[in-house]
Amino acid sequence: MTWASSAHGLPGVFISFEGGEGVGKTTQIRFMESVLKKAGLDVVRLREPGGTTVGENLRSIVLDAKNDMLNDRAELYIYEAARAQIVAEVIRPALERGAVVLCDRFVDSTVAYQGYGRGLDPAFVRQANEFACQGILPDVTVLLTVDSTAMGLRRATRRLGADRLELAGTEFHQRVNEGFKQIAAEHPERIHVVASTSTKSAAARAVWDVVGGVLRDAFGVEPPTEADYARLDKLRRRPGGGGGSGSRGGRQGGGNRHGGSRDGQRHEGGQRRDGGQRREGNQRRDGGSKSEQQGERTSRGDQRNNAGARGRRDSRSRGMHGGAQRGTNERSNGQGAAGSEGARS
Ligand code: T5A
Repeated sequence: MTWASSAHGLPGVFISFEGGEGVGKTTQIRFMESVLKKAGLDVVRLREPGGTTVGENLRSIVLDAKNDMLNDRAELYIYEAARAQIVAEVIRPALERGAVVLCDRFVDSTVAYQGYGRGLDPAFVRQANEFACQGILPDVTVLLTVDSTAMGLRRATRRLGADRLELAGTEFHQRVNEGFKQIAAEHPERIHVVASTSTKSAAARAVWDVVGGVLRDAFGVEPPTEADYARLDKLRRRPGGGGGSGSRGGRQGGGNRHGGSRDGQRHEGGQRRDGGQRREGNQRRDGGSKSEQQGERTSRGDQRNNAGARGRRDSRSRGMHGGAQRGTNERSNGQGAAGSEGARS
């Protein structure tokens, strides 16, 4: 298996968003999620590291600024451990039932950060990725870029201060961004570079240019409307990120976006191992911040709409995969979408 041939052979669509710090991945993923949910699709929005109880616990360790002694090799294994868990527990089941998986970072981040950034052997990092991914790779990857590393770091840290990775220094992040460019050049069939420098809606239009084709072919989804784009530009972050009051000490500046927050536990608190009812008991009541909402699985409960979308999809070929047909996309018991309602914020 090579990273270039990433078809996972499952009925769902897997889209990852990549890039350096503060490039706007979360903004774009949330927008896309809302558009796809409006179209009646089963959407699973995730972040890496995170998205499972184990993954969120690992995230709190790896991003905690207090853990500045963490060895680079240990860091690699933490990211891969979180990935192995989210692939087995969430991504594969979601793709099997025909969902759209939107993931904030995936394997390319590990090559860029641990390979290019930390200087670990990229070939080994890729092998570790393969081991963790168990054959699951994104169908499409959107690589968001900003004009400069400094701009991204400013955007990333202005609300909540810096986490352990963001504190790694400008040169580290320049190597990471250079790494992303090289990775994109190696995989032009999968990775598409989108500038995220002007307005959010301008970036969103460019993102749709990249992913719209596969989503239309798969599900018959229409592009976002002008009103959708206009709403995106009006969105404002809550002051302080809205991530709750408890400082976990993970981030300089006292925020709790990454470090050991209860949020991570809460995302997946009711999961079962069978994947079917995993979202029960996982309900958020405070409608909070980006970090709280990432890692949650969302889907639209309207089974009729979903069935319609699936029906459209089943009859279409997958242009981005060399014309390969996907199988039918029926859920065996409908549990996934019903259960996922509990996770909505
Ligand atoms: N990591 C991760 C590794 O080292 N190895 C790995 O294998 C993996 C998976 C994860 C950290 O872990 C590292 C990489 C990271 O350092 P994280 O919180 O997920 O930590 O970090 P980021 O992914 O960088 O999240 P950020 O919040 O920092 O950035 P986003 O999500 O890219 O940006 P977003 O959408 O939150 O936007 C940031 C700000 O910019 C504004 C937004 O409103 C927001 O204020 N913005 C724009 N402003 C103007 N124009 C636009 N087009 C804008 N888009 C967004």
